[in-house]
Amino acid sequence: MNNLLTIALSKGRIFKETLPLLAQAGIEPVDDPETSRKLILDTNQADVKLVIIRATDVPTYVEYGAADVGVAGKDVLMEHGGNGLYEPVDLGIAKCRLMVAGPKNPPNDGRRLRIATKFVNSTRRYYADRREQVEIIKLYGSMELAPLVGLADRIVDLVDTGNTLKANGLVPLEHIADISSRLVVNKAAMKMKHARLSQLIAQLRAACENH
Ligand code: PRT
Ligand code: MG
Repeated sequence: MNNLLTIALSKGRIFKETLPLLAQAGIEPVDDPETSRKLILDTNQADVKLVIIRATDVPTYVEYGAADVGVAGKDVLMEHGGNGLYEPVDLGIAKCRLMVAGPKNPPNDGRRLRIATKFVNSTRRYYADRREQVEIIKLYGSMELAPLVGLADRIVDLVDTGNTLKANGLVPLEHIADISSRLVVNKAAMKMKHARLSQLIAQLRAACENH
């Protein structure tokens, strides 16, 4: 049986905020992904590897078993959907809110609102629950620009400090969901590597309680 444990992480804030939690579980990477070009990082434990991928790819790697576990934002998990993953620990890191935002004084001409977002599924669900008919425009980044150039009336995006909205003359209008990062686990791995994964889950739970 393969006893290797593969952990999927994205660079940037998730990596930075997961590192101290992994350290408390006794796992420390040998290379720094911000400076190394390696996509598979060794750790101080011979049987634990980290794979460094795009944040939105983490659920896919874990669902297909290319990684046994991963760390992903709830925003990413909500978009990914499906029930191919266990989500045993709310790590309480990389916190933010998924919000509707727009110009302070939007013209109200009764037209169907256009919403620009990369969170198409979450946005569709949010407005469907409210029985509001909107037109959703899929973007891959810089959502804040869309209302400024007349592409959309509003955006749905992640907000932390609110500085990005403010810098672009936008204000938060509606709160959709509180977001934090979650540990996700492949379902087959949870059975096949049960002892190792139960230990990791318990260690990470303990680590975020001390956080
Ligand atoms: O950057 P890349 O395209 O590679 O992928 P990504 O944007 O998905 O990755 P990354 O590392 O930027 O975000 C990873 C996860 O961090 C997200 O999935 C969220 O769960 C979480 N997170 C927490 C955030 C933020 N806070 C956040 N503030 N992700 C993005 N932002 C962005 C937001 O989109 C907006 O552009 O920061 C800006 C707003 O920040 P404030 O502080 O100005 O409000
Ligand atoms: Mg980003």
